[in-house]
Amino acid sequence: MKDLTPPKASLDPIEIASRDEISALQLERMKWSLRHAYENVPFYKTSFDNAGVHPDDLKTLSDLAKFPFTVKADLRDNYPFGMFAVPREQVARIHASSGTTGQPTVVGYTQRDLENWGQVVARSLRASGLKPGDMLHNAYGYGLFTGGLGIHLGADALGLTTVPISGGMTPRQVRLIEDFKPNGITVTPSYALSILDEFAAQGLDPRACSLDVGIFGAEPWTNAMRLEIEQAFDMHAVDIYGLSEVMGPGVANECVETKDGLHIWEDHFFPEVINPETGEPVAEGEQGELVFTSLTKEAFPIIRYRTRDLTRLLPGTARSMRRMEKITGRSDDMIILRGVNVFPTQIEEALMTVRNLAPHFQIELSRPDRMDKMRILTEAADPSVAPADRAEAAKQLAAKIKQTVGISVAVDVTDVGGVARSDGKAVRILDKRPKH
Ligand code: DLL
Repeated sequence: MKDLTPPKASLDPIEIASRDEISALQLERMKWSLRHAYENVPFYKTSFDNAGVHPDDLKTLSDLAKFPFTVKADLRDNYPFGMFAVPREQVARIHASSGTTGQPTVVGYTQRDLENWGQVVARSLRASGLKPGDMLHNAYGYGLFTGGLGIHLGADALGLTTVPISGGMTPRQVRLIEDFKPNGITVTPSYALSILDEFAAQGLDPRACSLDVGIFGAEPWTNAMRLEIEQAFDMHAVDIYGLSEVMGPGVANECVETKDGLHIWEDHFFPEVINPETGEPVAEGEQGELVFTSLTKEAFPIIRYRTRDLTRLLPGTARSMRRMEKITGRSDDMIILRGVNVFPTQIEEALMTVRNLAPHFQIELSRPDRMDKMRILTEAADPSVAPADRAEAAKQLAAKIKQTVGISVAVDVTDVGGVARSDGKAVRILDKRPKH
């Protein structure tokens, strides 16, 4: 793999500024953001007033803990534009979450917000090893989802040649990678695996393709998956994180030279980690729920937003800004099986250790005889895997999960293509338990 470390001179000065400089900038911006939210969004005025706090109470960064949290239900209650802090005419762009689990969440951006978004995504793409003039195959979905258009803004700001292919039509994805020879690809890790399968289906060697780096996010993925993808494509694989409510992709990104967690672009997004049960900040470096406060957003300021994503904060390495560890999962995706907490990422990790299995999987939950049961659906790595080897692989996976997670599961190894694919975020959990 090529050394893609960006030259120091190409970084934004704030990326490598001293902690004192970063904190001073954060405090100044946080004061502005709290006041902007309080004065322009009735929801924040009420919520601050009810909690007995005022923007003037913020004297230091740690005073932020006095302010109330914002949760997804607050955004839904103010559907569609109630959380906007500027007149609708000044909103240049709207995005929305898919809304499969209820009312969609709507977010807005002013022209300046779009510029800032482009800057943080450009920073993310540069940290991933791309440089002006490189070509980017952008396979995140275009539309209301922030992935496609968010990456596109950053690619423009960095000066890349963008191929806005979006998700889907997998044979064409491979064809254009072969013909256009992009340096980088932006895509969900699960869809990257479908593209990988398509290389094999077309009899092409993915290691011989032009890609130097893949920038994967929008869903949890493990370091075991990183190794699998890096080997399969002979390219770097780095992690990009973000969420619509806070901006979209580009809230945090791994640096290609260290791949040791994601640097949070703290000059725009202030992170905290809290105990999800008590809401109290955890001790430094401890795991908990990630909470974000926007520092510069005009159209849609967001104060202490509970992401439900579980991680820990770590000091900076390749940059001065703090890192978040790779996300373990969302608290919504945590399965409690007979008293044991399980995340899909733990199943992914176990799966990666077993030979003859493809990296595709789904977790099916059912409740026969009032007992919760978990079944892992996965696939044979290729059609030549003999039935006896499939059965052996299933046994090994069940044993590995028993050993590492501590639960007994059934494993089904289907034919190649037997596990449902998605061209965006993978659906990992099929919950067939009766709703009561
Ligand atoms: O998924 C934004 C995005 C697009 C990020 C493309 C990266 C690349 P939402 O659809 O609002 O926005 O979903 C946000 O996805 O709260 C996490 O649970 C999850 N997520 C996003 N990035 C990662 C990641 C986009 N790198 C939700 N690792 C977040 C784990 C991630 N989970």
